[in-house]
Amino acid sequence: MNETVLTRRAALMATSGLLLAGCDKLSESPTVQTVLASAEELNLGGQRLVLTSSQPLAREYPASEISRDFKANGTVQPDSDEYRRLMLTEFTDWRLKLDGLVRKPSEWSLDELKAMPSRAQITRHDCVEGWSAIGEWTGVPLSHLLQQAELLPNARYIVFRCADDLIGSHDGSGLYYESIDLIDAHHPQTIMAYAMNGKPLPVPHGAPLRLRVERQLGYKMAKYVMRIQAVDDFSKIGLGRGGFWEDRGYEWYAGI
Ligand SMILES: Nc1nc2c(c(=O)[nH]1)N[C@H]1C(S)=C(S)[C@@H](COP(=O)(O)O)O[C@H]1N2
Ligand SMILES: [Mo]
Repeated sequence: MNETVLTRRAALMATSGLLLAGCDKLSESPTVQTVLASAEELNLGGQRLVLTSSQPLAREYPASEISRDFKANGTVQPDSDEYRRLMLTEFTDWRLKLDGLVRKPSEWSLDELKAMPSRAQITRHDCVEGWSAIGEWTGVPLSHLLQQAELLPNARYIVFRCADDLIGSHDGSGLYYESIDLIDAHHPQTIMAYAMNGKPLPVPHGAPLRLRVERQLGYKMAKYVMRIQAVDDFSKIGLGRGGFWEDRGYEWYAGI
């Protein structure tokens, strides 16, 4: 756990008037609805989510530092007929769903996502297994999608549902998923990436779309994202801890 990051988050929450009483373990109770103002202000369906310019960016690197060999980890190709079908048709009939606590549940094709405002960033990916690699990611800022769908005031977390089942369960209980809070969801480097190193996102790295949330560890970066859900609580999703690996003991806030 990175203490600096948690201290900064605690400060953000305290200055925004959020009571931290009874919440001594921040990583387990990351409830954040409002962030202190300074730069940009969004009105998300009555909820004033004010974004701060003091949110630090993860370090970005020059193109010369891009790793020649970026390991693919975890699932390298989801093992389902549905995914194979999407792959064979080059994801032309794949749709990203965004639903849950939003005013306008939405669906977008890959081409529609590519036509939206985009951001490219060269960052270092750190896996808990002890390896790192630098890659360039291009995608649509998650904040843009959330703005389109209009978050409802009670939304607190953004959940990513993936196509791959890591334990080969037949009931979907092993499907990879992740969740982040609204601070990370609106961070400028939080993007839904459809390209890596200038090429369409390869299947081993999460085609057609993966999350990049650059201030956290590799396992937060959900690959093969099929659906994004805005929720007020994730205790009834999976085993209740906010992600596939979190359900198996990893920290929910995986700050680097
Ligand atoms: N859907 C899905 N997302 C995932 C994983 C996975 O197995 N399935 N592995 C995670 C882990 S532990 C890491 S380090 C990164 C690996 O991303 P890469 O394959 O692009 O290196 O993806 C993360 N996201
Ligand atoms: Mo990882």
